[in-house]
Amino acid sequence: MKQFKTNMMAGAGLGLTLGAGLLAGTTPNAALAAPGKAAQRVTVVVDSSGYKPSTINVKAGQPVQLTFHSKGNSCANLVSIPALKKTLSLKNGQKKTLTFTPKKGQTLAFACGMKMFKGKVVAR
Ligand SMILES: [Cu+2]
Repeated sequence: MKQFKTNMMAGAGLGLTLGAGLLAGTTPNAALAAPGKAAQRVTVVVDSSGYKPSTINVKAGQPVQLTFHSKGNSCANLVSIPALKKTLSLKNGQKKTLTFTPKKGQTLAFACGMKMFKGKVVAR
């Protein structure tokens, strides 16, 4: 009887360990593969007239890959995004990408160093 009890407990312990292992193993993959969670890719052209488009609408809670593509030499090549604590410094012809996940209702403003050219990412 004592022997039987010990086996039962060992069995329960094994089951728990297996279950926890499965959960730990599948959670990261599920997050990556979940439908509707694909990155939203947006390219903003940066030139001497500013940022095009200057307003970017995205879905909240889904990753955004925001690429700034410089097509000229102007002060717009310095892109400051305070909400992300990032400042990009582009050269003519260069692309730089930021990846972030916006929250619902969040607006992420960006501007050149002197704040004469402006743009924003609006998450809904
Ligand atoms: Cu400027």
